[in-house]
Amino acid sequence: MTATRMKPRVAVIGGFLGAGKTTLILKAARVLAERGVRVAAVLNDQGDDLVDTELLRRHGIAADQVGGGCFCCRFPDLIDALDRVSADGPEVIFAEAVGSCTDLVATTLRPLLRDHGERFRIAPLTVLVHDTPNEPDLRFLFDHQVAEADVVIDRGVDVAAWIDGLLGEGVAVGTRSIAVDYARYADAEAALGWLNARVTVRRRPAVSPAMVVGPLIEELGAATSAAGIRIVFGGMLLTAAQTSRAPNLLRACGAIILIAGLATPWFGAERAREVLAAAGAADGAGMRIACTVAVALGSSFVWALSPRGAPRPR
Ligand SMILES: Nc1nc2c(ncn2[C@@H]2O[C@H](COP(=O)(O)OP(=O)(O)O)[C@@H](O)[C@H]2O)c(=O)[nH]1
Ligand SMILES: [Mg+2]
Repeated sequence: MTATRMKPRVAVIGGFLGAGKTTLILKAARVLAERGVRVAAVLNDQGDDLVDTELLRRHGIAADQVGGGCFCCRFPDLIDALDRVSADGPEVIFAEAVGSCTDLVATTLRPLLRDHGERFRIAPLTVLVHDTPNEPDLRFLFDHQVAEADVVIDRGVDVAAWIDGLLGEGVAVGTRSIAVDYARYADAEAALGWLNARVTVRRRPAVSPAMVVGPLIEELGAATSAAGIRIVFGGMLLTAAQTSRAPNLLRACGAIILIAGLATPWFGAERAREVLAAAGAADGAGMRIACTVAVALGSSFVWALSPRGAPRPR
């Protein structure tokens, strides 16, 4: 005997970007899970990278997506996505339309009812509203979305009651068609287009990732080890100062070296190399002075740290 699979109910949800559609689907999925009802979702965006799809998947919901355009202009992609999520045997599939989309009744609900009724049961079109926009383009979209909705809700809706309405047979589906001025609609959609942006950084001439990352890591390593050596050496001088022949000299040098070590991550080993290179240029005079200072300082440290002579017997 083969189990007869129920036709999944497809519930399209419209409403502005940020109205709370994805959050509502998550809440509804929790309510339906408590009733033992399997839920899937199809998300929609003008771009190709849908964070919402990933979010729903992380909550254990079978989710797929239609990218690169709204349901209305990518209807075949919507059908493909509905077919893919149907493989898991959901009883309810939420289809979240992109926030700038309207005319969903004519372009999505009616074709679903007319051509795909043997596979899907179509629920009333819900539009979720939150803030009412004032800007003319946004207001145009908002008003059209609300005008064609079978059910209009806000964030404060009783989710369980809303679901009962969707799954019952009491609400007519896709009857509120609207006349849309498509030139005006295109302008309004374009006004929301700035929200989809992806940034690619190109380097000319082209370099491999290793050529970019490698020197950064080397520089980091050099800075870290240079800092470590300075901090340790500075600390040793400060510790030894007390019992040395020249406590004040060692304290001063130790403090300077310690501070230089702590500052190394900001001023870096590269800066030290530049200073040495500059000193080494100019016919080597700078390098000779630097070496003389280093030898003088080194000799002072050796003298200051060497044991004092044994006390003379009285
Ligand atoms: N406080 C509160 N925040 C909500 C509610 N619904 C959505 N949000 C928040 O509004 C933002 C947009 O929600 P989202 O579901 O992604 O909106 P969508 O673009 O319509 O899918 C998110 O930061 C949500 O956390 C709600 O009922 N109450
Ligand atoms: Mg969303």
